[in-house]
Amino acid sequence: MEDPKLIIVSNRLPISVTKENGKLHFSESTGGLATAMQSLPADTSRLWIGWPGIASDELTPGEKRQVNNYLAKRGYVPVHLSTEQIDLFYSGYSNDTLWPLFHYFGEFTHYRDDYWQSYKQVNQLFAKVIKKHIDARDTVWVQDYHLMLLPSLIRADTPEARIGFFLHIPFPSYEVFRLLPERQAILKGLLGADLIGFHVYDYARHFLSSCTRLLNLSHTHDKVVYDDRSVTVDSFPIGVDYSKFQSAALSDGVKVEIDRLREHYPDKKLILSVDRLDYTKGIVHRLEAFEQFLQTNPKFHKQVCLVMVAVPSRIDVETYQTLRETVEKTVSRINGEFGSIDWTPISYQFQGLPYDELVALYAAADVALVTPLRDGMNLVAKEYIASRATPTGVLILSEMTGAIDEMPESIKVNPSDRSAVARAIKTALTMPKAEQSIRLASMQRRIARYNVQRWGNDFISQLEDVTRSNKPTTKKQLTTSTVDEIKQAHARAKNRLLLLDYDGTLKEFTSSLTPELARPPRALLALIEKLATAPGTTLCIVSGRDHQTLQRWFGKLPIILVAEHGAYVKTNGSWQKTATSFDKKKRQLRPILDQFVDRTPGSLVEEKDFSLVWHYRDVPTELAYIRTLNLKHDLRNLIKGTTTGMFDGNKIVEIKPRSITKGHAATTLQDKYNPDFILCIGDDFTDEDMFRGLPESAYTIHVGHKDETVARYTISDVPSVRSLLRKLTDK
Ligand code: GDG
Repeated sequence: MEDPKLIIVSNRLPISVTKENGKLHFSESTGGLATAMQSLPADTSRLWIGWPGIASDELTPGEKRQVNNYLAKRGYVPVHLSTEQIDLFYSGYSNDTLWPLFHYFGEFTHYRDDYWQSYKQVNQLFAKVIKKHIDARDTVWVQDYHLMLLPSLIRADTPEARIGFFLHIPFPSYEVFRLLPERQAILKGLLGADLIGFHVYDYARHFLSSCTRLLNLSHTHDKVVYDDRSVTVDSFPIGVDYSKFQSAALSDGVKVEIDRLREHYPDKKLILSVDRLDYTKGIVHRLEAFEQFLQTNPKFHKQVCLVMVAVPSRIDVETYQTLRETVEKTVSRINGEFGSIDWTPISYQFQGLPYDELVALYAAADVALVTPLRDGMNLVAKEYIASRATPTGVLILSEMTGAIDEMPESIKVNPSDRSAVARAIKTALTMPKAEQSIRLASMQRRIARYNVQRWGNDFISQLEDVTRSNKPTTKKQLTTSTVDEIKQAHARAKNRLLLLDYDGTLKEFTSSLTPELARPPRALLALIEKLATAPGTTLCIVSGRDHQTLQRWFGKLPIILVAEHGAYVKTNGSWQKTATSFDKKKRQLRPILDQFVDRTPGSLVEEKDFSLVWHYRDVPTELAYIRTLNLKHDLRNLIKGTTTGMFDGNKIVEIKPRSITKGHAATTLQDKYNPDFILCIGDDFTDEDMFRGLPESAYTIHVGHKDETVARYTISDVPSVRSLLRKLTDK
């Protein structure tokens, strides 16, 4: 058997294939991710799957083979994309829908069905390629917003795989995310992972809140349960290869470059601005802030120069073409307005620089002006700090970047506030050297420690931890052999008692505002009847619902009905009240519950003869949490020392006499019928009372995978319960 391996999946491979004059060229990039991968423990073999950067329709079959072979030798597996897919999946859904929306640029976000279709298709294509290479014991780490459907697609093919996902851009607040037409599919796609990583906890929080609001999932601060699996969500702020930047800054090649820069800009303070040309980076706002600085600080004229590097990016997307024109016009306007024969305030270049020249700029610049309007992390800020070989240099950093949390010693600015940025430029240029050195040293210590190597290692080791601790949720899971055992015991028995809860057991939960939607479908009624009419069978539905509803739904069937957790029982065709009146207490408590309903849209009060129930299934989680706490606090004082109890259930709080429980109802039935086979199934805390009251020989089954249940077994969901019951009716 092969050793387990680590499979990295990203839209782009760290290698680019280009074709010039009919000849293929291969260039390897050593971006952050590639560095992080190199530093992972060497004992696991790796495979990297992604697009090699050239459209498949530009390659002849022979060239495609050549590309595949070249990549295979280096541990890379290509996913070949056509020109159309690059257009619709990459430039389209990824960069014309997700990128702007996730960065809060609603006005640049385009929703198109052909984009989405292509996004799905390409994610499926990636899944197909992965399937060819994956083994059940492998770890897969999927990168970024281009591949958000992939975790679930991999999970469907290889359920045992260990799957991690990292998002390199912000995850927006629910208010913004919910604008996306395909929002649910995207969340479900991500939830196929065991661990989902974000740069900062705010993004994780937004993701969790979207899961709650859009998929109705409950979560703790770092976990959400989906499809019976626990998915961990956490923050891992990506770092840079600190020592590489430090040593480059001291290298001879870079020193030559620094001297060249000094010669070119004699006696000038250099302010540096480096980004991909992207509207999220706030380049126009930055230029306007610099303009304002020049307007308000004439004594700095001819003393400073803003060196602006804008790296071409996504040039096929229209928004980027327009942005380029705006930036270039703004640069010309400012240079025209303030410049002179011997001074150009802004030195602008629309072109990427070789690594050494970039580090030389970082090392030579007196100030780095990093002011994105929104940025997942921002590595330029960290690289500037890592490249300072002298104890000087000031960083001005936007508070809209993920990096700000780790760099509080920078001059923090709101990038939209041009006056504040202009003032920050002046503060930076006049900051005493001693202060610069203190601020810089403190940031350097932090950036050096949590570098890109640590980031990669942390993510992978946490992925291992969470998958290890995820396993026990299936400890009691009903196996095929137990199902056979139950079937045989059921067939042998002469006197059977079946105790079945209804909501969440025989029928899925529906919105509490429209309880009629929970009415039993015809097929379910037929199944219950078939089970109940088998000779020697007593079937009982034990529910918390009121007796009128149970009568309406099941009144015609030859079964026993227990309503309101045992307050009412129907045997031999007539209903009996088993408890004394609860009316007085209800009259006292109902107005309090009504007040809470008025202030909490989505909630409702259900009044039964022997209980009051506050339902909050349709209330946003955060609000439900606060309201439930307050409600319980108010009620507690009123029921203290009485026979009334208050119980938490599945998105409900129930107030009822303590003596009425499903457990009591179940034991009464057991005493009465003295069965030789008991099957009891339920999903709720009230069903735990039944499980507890029954003898050890009873087959007690909890719906959902919860280890703390006192039931002997667990079963995944409602359809599985129905399938188990159907098996009992098979001859
Ligand atoms: C995304 C997220 C997140 C830039 N100009 C040149 C050049 N660069 C390199 C920098 C830096 C990288 O490009 C830019 O990284 P950023 O983090 O600043 O921004 P994005 O490209 O938008 O990256 C971002 C990142 O993913 C990682 O998770 O931080 O928030 O948007 O490494 O050095 N490199 C060279 N010449 C240049 O002219 N050689």
